[in-house]
Amino acid sequence: MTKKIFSGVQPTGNLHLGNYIGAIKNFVNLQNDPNNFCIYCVVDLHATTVKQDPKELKKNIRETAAAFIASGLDYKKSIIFNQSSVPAHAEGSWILSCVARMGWLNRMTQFKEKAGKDKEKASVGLYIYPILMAADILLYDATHVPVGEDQKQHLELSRDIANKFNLDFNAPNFLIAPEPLIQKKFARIMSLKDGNKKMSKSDPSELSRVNLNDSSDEIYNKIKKAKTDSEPLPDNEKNLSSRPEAENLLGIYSSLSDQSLIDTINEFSGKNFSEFKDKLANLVVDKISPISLEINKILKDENFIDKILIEGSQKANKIATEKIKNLKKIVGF
Ligand code: AQP
Repeated sequence: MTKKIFSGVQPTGNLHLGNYIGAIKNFVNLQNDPNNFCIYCVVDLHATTVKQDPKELKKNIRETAAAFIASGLDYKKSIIFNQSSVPAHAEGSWILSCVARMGWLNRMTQFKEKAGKDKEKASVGLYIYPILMAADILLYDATHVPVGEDQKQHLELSRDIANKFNLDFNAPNFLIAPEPLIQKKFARIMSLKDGNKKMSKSDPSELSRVNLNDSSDEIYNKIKKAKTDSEPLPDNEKNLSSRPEAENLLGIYSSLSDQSLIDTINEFSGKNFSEFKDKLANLVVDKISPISLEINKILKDENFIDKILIEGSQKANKIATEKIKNLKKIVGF
């Protein structure tokens, strides 16, 4: 059976190693399976849930698309487009916001984390963001959504919204409840400065993350300065959960070298962090530098990126417009 895959990435700044390991690497593997039909979206409407500089946003949309392509997404195999160019996303989001319940949204932990202490000042968009995400997915009848672990709760909300819509409007199976595709291992890459905090584009410290467009020197420097603890590298997995920084660095090494955590532990047990960091920095440079070079090459040709996004939007519009037409009919419009 063909799987319909949908996922998105916000154009909120440089993509980082967490986005790559937690999402994009997986997008590429899914695309390369002939049983899958994949749609990958630069979710620019989501980006505006926090204040954006319009010029920066435009630049970031192109950069995110360039990072997709440089990482191995192929616009001939997958639909690659930006969300704001398909009006059905915003329209669908309104209809679904009348289906979703306040109580459901109040449970979303990402809103609590992102809004912080001053919830009153957060945008309404940030609060209803998961409903827009549901519209993104449900408009394409996506069966599977590859995301990092941080998005699992939003995916569950999409399922709840789909099921409630079908029930409320007596439209069995009209909206398809999507399955999350979350990698079992290394689904959450942590900050290089704090093993308890997610690696994130919005972290004010550049040293907290490796960006996909960092130079080799920047990568070496960031890995060298990554926080560790005073213990030697472990010889088993047992106590790793109480050593978040060591666990994170060993996880990054394992993911990028496509080996299990225990194999990495065995490779480095008894060695000191500086030797391990050298190897890790080399590996990250090996994997990320070709992507970085390619991003910079692609970015020199804005017309090429714009053309890919326009073509992708045309294809996405065709699917989403048909779905929204039927959705509106069901609602009674
Ligand atoms: N640290 C991470 N580890 C694993 N996966 C991650 N993802 C993000 N950070 C990590 C996954 O990347 C995809 C795209 O995420 P996004 O950019 O749309 O939104 P985000 O999760 O909010 O990412 P950031 O970096 O934290 O952005 P800001 O700082 O702008 O909010 C998603 O599948 C996500 O799970």
